Amino acid sequence: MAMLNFERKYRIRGGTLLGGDLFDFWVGPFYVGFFGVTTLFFSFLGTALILYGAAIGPTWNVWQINIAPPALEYGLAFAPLKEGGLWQLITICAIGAFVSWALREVEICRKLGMGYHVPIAFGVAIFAYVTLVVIRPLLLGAWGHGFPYGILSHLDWVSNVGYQYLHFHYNPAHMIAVSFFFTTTLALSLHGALVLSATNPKKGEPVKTAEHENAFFRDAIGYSIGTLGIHRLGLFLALSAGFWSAVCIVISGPFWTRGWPEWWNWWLSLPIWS
Ligand code: UQ2
Repeated sequence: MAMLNFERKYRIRGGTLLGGDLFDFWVGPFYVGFFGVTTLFFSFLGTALILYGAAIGPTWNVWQINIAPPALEYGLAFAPLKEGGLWQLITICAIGAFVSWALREVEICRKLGMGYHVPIAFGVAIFAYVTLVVIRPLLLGAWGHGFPYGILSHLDWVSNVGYQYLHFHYNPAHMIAVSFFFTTTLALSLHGALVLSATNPKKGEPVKTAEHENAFFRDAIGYSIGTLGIHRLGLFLALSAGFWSAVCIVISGPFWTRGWPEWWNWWLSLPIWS
């Protein structure tokens, strides 16, 4: 694997959280580190368990393969491998791999003297997943409330849990999450289009700069958030989408058990109407 000329400059020792110098090396372009080793360990073990689960299941149709959590009767106990225990081990491997990957990102940030924005952003995605398969099942008292691992089966789970609350779009935290997802696509489409319009001109035309980018939005809407600002906004919008997604599912069950449309009765119960 060829090394780009700038890579050598940044291949510096140190910044490790664990393992000292022992795993402080690269394989080809990839930094390894202690957490690179644990990422590989959990990924391979988790994948092997998924393949084993598929092998003892009724189908190899990729759409239909399903590895389900234990029945609700098992509560928060360990279940036998073939009755949800596999799902439990796979969940441990998934969290182990995701957290290892985040910590490997932290070590790389420390090496390069950069901010921790990337691992923090990934951490919010991990938090959303952990909310689904750990925090909410714990609050409800059974691992069986986690979602099943399978392409169609996890879609069925989302649909069923949604209908359990009659109409999930009336969940106020879900409304906020959806609004953040949409606003994220708006911001990224504006940003991607603006940068390409300035820096990818037709043949013979000069490349434009941030001044043109600012001028475009000041002409159009009287305001430009700036080249750094748009990235701050984008990170905020995207992390908020993930955060409110976690909130909207964790309050469903542990903190509100009826239909979500009914939640809005607080509006009709306001004393100002009487
Ligand atoms: C901008 C700017 C960029 C951008 C974009 C804007 C020069 C390259 C897209 C415009 C963004 C604004 C006005 C914020 C829109 C608000 C929401 C909530 C979508 O000004 O600086 O840098 O990419």
